[in-house]
Amino acid sequence: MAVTLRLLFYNVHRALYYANSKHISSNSNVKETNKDVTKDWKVELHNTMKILPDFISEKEEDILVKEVDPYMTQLRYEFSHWDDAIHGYRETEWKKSRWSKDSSQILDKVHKEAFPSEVKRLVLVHILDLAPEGWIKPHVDSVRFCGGIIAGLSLLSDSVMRLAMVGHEKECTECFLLPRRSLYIMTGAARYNYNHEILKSDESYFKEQHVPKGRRISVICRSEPDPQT
Ligand SMILES: O=C(O)CCC(=O)C(=O)O
Repeated sequence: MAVTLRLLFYNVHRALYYANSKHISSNSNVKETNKDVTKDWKVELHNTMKILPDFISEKEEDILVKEVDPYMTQLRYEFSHWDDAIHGYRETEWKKSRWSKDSSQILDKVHKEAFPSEVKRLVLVHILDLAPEGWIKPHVDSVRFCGGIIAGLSLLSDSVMRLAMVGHEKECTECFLLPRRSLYIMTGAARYNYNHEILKSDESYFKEQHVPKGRRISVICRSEPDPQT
């Protein structure tokens, strides 16, 4: 029962998350016609979307997976998200106190790397388990629920994340390889001005190489929303 209620709450939360994402996409001032918006877009994108390969070791990956797997495998993968934004997923959010000492140390490493000390992090860490056949459609995380830093560890599988500038999706788009055990840190332009998506396995290409995506667990830390939003 507790689990059911919690999931209900979480789904409402996610619904809002994506609803507001759409709101950003259609109303954000990034959609302005100013030509300067696309000037040097690639440099700016690469400056604000950082990928750190092998950020954690195989042993650390194993610690995290062994910790979250018993909980995640109790949940069913969802295939019909209300907003069609995400397919084949199960997810939860854990407070720091819920993690073991070993996992907490790994999360501390992420925090230290991605969040300057003055930036407040959301207390809950998001765990997203994407089925081998799952994928995430383009969206911008809602500014109502997330601040300027999104840091995600990729576990169990490589994948490809595509970023496309809102309003300039065709001309300003770039694929990023997210290798297993890497950390991505999305800030600034990448976080606010670009949709991000995780490609489905058969469309998952990086530099013309197919990157088959298996089951992928991401552990995502976010900063608190800006109080002015
Ligand atoms: O799995 C990831 O790394 C990205 C997740 C995501 O896009 C989201 O939860 O909004």
